[in-house]
Amino acid sequence: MWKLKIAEGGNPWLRTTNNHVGRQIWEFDPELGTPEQIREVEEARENFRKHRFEQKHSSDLLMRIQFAQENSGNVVLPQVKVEDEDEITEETVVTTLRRALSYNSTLQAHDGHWPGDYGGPMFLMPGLVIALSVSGALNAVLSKEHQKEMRRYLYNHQNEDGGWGLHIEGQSTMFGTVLTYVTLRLLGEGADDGDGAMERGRKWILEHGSATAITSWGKMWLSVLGVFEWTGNNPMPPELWLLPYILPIHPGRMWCHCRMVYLPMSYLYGKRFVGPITPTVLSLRRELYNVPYHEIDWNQARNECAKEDLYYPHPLVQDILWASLHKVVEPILMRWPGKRLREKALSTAMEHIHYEDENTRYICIGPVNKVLNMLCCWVEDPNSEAFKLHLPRIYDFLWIAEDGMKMQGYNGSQLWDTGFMVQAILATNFEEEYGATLRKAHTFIKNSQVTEDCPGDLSYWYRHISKGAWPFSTADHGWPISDCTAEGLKAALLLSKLPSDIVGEPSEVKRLYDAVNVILSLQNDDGGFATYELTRSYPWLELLNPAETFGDIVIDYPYVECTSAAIQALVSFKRLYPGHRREEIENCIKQAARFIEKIQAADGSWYGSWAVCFTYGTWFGVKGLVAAGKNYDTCPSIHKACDFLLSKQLSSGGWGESYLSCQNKVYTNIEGNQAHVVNTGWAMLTLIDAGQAKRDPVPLHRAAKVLINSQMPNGDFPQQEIMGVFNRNCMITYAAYRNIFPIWALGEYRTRVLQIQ
Ligand code: LAN
Repeated sequence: MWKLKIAEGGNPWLRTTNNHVGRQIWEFDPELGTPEQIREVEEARENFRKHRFEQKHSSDLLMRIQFAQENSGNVVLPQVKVEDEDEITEETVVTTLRRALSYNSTLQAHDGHWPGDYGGPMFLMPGLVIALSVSGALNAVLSKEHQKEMRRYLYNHQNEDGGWGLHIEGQSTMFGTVLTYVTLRLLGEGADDGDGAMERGRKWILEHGSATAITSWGKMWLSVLGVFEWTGNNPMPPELWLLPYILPIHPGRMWCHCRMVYLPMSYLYGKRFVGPITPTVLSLRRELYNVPYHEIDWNQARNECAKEDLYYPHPLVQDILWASLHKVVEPILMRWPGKRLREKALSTAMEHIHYEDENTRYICIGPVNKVLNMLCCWVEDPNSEAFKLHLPRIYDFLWIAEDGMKMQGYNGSQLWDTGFMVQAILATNFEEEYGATLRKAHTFIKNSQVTEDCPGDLSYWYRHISKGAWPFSTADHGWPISDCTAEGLKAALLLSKLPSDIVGEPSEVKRLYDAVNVILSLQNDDGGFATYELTRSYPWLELLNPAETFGDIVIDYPYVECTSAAIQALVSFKRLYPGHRREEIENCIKQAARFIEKIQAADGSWYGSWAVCFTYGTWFGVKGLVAAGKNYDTCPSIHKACDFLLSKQLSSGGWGESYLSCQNKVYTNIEGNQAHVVNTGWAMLTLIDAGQAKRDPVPLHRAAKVLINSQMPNGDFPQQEIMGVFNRNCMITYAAYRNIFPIWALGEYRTRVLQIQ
């Protein structure tokens, strides 16, 4: 049976700054598991498979089965429901919360965080499998059991039309379908395996324009594998890194994710690296196209893209730019003396790759550059230490649930979830009852703060400061993020106010000061906050975004979420430490609040970029303004936001927002006007914060009813539609949200709605 292991190293090639706190790894042990548990797992798998077209999101059941056994002493109070005409009593809410909180504590790991699935995107595993295949490490790294579970996952997420999407809930795309098909082939499936599934996948590909119509990132992966020609790719010259920083297009000014993904891509492109041509590769060259491989018009293929994949179509400037680079510049750089420059650029790229690897303990900023960097290290030297150091960190990205094994969008969402969870638990006022849970969470938060800047001259490496920041996942990952620092700081401050015999010793004050320093350093001139760094270039650079499936990736834009979180953290800090950098903090808050008001939409909403979508953005918008001292009566923004949310309340009393809201930037209900516990939680929290209780509590009562009645017999909340998002178009799982936000909202409902009546 599979077992989730927490905070363990156990491999001489692993490096860590904090004894692996937060690390979550699945291992297979054939000896493990009672017959009952094994049967339970099989049932969960079968159940998922049967309902896979209606319920595309798995419910993280393998982890739950393991934790249920480890916490078999946990007593569940009897379930409560509220009938339509009934009033909600305090007792009903209290029972719901107790049931939720005790179940939720069984999901906490011994290091204090809440592990969970961070899957969703379907384009990540192919990168891993291709990189491992071409470097010959596939079978050494991925055991038979790993590969079996990966195939299960890929088959489980095939759409009814035979294709695969960009993410688990998305319609079929060429990117998703070709890469998944290729991955299944590399994982040992034959072209006719899977009871017709492979054939249907191939049919989808050939009927929608064949693999020449895959997006640019897909073209790059296929070229590495040897089933697409590099001449069919638009240029990704590593020489960009040699340009002067003053130019707005310098990679050092890009959003760090964009910069870090194109860095290794440009290395592989610059080298025109192709893996070994195996029989499977030769066969794929026949399977993926409508014409013989050597007859494909690669020049035309450069700009082809299936309509199903096209979220951000190339503007004309790109076509002109890529064509001139492709036809004029590349031929020069590929030959002496231009080749000298290419070699210099490649070695600069490699230097930056090693720096990133070293300073993330080989985790890397994300799953795409993780596997690309790993491959670059192998291409540079197949026997290198760097490649060996990469291998054990692969498992940090793999997660298994009843739908199979997936590659996650990050090495987890540990700190982020724990920060929210602490705030949710504290909102219930049950801190004494759940003191042990809070104490562990507190330890985790203290252990996960980044204590050092990256080494060397930060500007040479295009890095911002990190000392004092909180990451999204673990300290070993280490990249600082504005809102993660803010949420970490908020949680640390709240816990520091509680008796230390319940929640443990507070953070050292100087570490809180360091966090404040990071936050202040990340404010842009317009008052807004971007994600990891300051906004370093201009929005028009988006014209050069070559990734057809993603929007807004070229620079780090300011966001309502990040800006609001910064305000909230600074306001809480100022209350406890009014003397420290007072003027700067006050100014920062004022300007940030102004920024939030400025970016509000005319209908009163805010567009959230990192979860679905207007309910999320509006929660942050209002929370930021309220923290900055504004209220419903004096601030028209808050007033409008409430009207907006109330206009979206469903007849059931809940809210349910579809991922289509993000893509189309128009509020869209979930199919069938279903309520979603997470959206309902956000809307309630927003309205409560904006003083809805004293104006008209009825919408809040109706919403609370939805949450109470959604709770499952064991105290858990159901996993409904996928809620996270990035780059406008790709969805990502936040497995802990289904518990965090109902608990938080019902907690505030109890103390700020029921108790004031
Ligand atoms: C994340 C995860 C965390 C998220 C929040 C902190 C929640 C947000 O408020 C700010 C942005 C951030 C840090 C974020 C940015 C984009 C990420 C890194 C991700 C959604 C996780 C995965 C995604 C990354 C870009 C996926 C890799 C794909 C590429 C297109 C490079």
